[in-house]
Amino acid sequence: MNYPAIDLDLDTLSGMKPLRRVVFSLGGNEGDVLETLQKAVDAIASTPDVIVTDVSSVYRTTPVGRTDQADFLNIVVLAETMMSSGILLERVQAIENYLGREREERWGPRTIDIDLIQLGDRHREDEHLTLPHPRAHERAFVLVPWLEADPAAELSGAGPVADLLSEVDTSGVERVEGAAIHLS
Ligand code: PH2
Ligand code: MG
Ligand code: MG
Repeated sequence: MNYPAIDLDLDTLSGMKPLRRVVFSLGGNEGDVLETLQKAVDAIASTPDVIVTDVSSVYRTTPVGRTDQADFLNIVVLAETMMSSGILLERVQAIENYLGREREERWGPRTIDIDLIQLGDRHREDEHLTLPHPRAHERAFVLVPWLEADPAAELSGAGPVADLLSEVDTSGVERVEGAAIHLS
């Protein structure tokens, strides 16, 4: 008999469900990306027990990892939730699937990618999920929109986002004038 993996952190075991801040990074470079980002934010915001508080501007960003692909549009979304990391991950993957995400090659082109950057001070590392996101500290396409949405942002275990940003090359990250994601 196979039992589904359960996310057993201390809070879950104690029955306590703290309200935590969750940071999402969204991006894509195939199709009508602005429209897909809007649908993704709508879906995140319509999740029971997820309250979206802030959405960054839209940024056009040069591709990281594999450079022979189109520029991305990236945003950061901030929310409050009492969900566990496992349930949140399931929800994120369901939204990606609903928006037509195919499981494509690593770092290749995609219609939508929704990454969990951090969930309060939750630390987790297994085959499903690593929190905080292991590469967030070096990715200008995450840090620039995050700092815009929350000037006091801190990456758990790594320090203030403003400090991290002074160590990375931000030249490939440019705010798109006249493009905005709306919170309904
Ligand atoms: N996502 C990746 C790989 N490279 N580059 C940019 N600019 N933006 C992304 O969102 C991105 C990327 C893997 O998820
Ligand atoms: Mg990603
Ligand atoms: Mg992803």
